[in-house]
Amino acid sequence: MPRTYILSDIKIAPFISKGSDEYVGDGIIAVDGETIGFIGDADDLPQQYRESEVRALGGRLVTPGLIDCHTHLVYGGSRAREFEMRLTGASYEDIMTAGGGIFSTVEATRRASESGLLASALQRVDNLIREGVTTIEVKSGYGLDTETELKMLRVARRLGEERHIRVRTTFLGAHAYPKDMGADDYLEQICLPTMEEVAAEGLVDAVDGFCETVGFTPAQIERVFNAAEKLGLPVKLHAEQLSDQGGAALAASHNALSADHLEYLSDAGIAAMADAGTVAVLLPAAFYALRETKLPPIQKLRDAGVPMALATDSNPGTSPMTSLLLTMNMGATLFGMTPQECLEGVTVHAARALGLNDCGQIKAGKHADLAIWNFSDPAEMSYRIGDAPLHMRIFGGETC
Ligand code: DI6
Ligand code: FE
Repeated sequence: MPRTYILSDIKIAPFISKGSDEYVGDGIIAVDGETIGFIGDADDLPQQYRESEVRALGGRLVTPGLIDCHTHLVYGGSRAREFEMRLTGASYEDIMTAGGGIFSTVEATRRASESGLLASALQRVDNLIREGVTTIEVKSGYGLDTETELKMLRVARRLGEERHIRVRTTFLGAHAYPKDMGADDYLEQICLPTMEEVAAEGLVDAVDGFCETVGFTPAQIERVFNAAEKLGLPVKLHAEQLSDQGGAALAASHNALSADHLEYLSDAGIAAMADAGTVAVLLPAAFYALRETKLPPIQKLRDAGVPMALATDSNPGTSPMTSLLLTMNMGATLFGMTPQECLEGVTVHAARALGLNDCGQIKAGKHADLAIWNFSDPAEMSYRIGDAPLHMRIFGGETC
C-alpha cells in the first residue's frame, strides 16, 4: 500500500512559480507513495488525500531534493601533496605533464579494492545527503583500463544501493591517456572497447570527455561522441576549463546534455549551446581551488537563455568538495549568480543536465524527492557558509 501524507505549513521555493501549471505560494503538498500527488491550495486538495496524515512544518521552506549533476567522487588516494605544490607556484598542467595530477589518482584507484573505493565514496555521499541531495552523477575516468573503469562504475551503482539516493553514472574514459601510449591508440585500443563493455553491462547512463590541451582534441572527442551515439548514449563534455578548444560548440553539435566548466567559453560556443538547448554546468569550486581568475561568461549565458546548473565537481585534484550548499554560495559570490539561479542550478537545470525530467521540480507526478529547510527564505541557501540547515530529506516519499 503506498503511503500518502500531506506537508502543510510550508513555503514552496518560488522558482516553481515559472510556467502556468506550476504552483506559487504557501500551499500544501500531498506525497502519494514515491511520487508527488498534489501541490496547490489546501482548498483544492483532491478528495482522495483528505484523510491522509498531515505533517505541519512550521513555515519551513520546501525545495526539490538537490541534484549534484557533475562529480568524480569514486576514487582512490588523495592529492594533498599536489595542493601544496600548487600553493608554491606549480600549475595544474605542470603537475599533470610531470606525471602527477589525474595520473596519480589513476594509480591509487587501480590499487584500491572495490570495498575500499565504496567506503571512501560513501563518506562523500553522506556529506551530500546531509545537505538534502537526492540525486548525484558519478563519472568514471580514473581507470584508463577496462578493469578499473568497470570497477569504478560498479562502485558508483552500489552507492545507490547502500544509500537512499539516485545515482546516474557517466563513462569518462576520455579523461586522460596513459603516458606510454598516444591519445589515438588509447582511444582505439582501450577507451572505445571499454565503452562498449560498460554499456553492455548496463553500467552507464551517459558519456563524457575532457577536451583540453592536457586532454583530448576536438577531433578525438568527436570519435568518442560518435561511438556513444552508436550505443544510444547521450553525451556531455568538460569544455573550455583551462583554454578555449571549441569543445562546447562541438558538444552542442552532438546535442549534448551539458557542457561543463566553461571559463574560457567563446561567444560562438554560447550561441551553439543556446541553439541546441545544452545546459551550462558551472563548477565554481574547481575555479576556486585552481585559483582561476577567468570567470565563465555568466551574463552572456543568461542573455542567451542557456540554462545554468551548478555542481560540486567533487574530485581529488581540482575540487576536493562535498558541499553543494557551499557550491551555491560560490556560484553567487564568485560567479555573480542570483540565489534564485543557484537554486535552479541544483534542481531543475541539474536534472536536465542529466537528461532527467522526473525530478528537480515539485509537481504532481514527479518523484517525491524533497528537502525541507530550517528557514523560509530560499536566498538563505546560497547566503550561509558552513551551516547545517537541513530539517528533513524525503527520497521517493520516504523520510531519510
Ligand atoms: N576537469 C576537472 O576539473 C577534473 N577532471 C577534469 O577533466 C579534475 C580531475 C583531476 O584532476 O583529478
Ligand atoms: Fe569534472
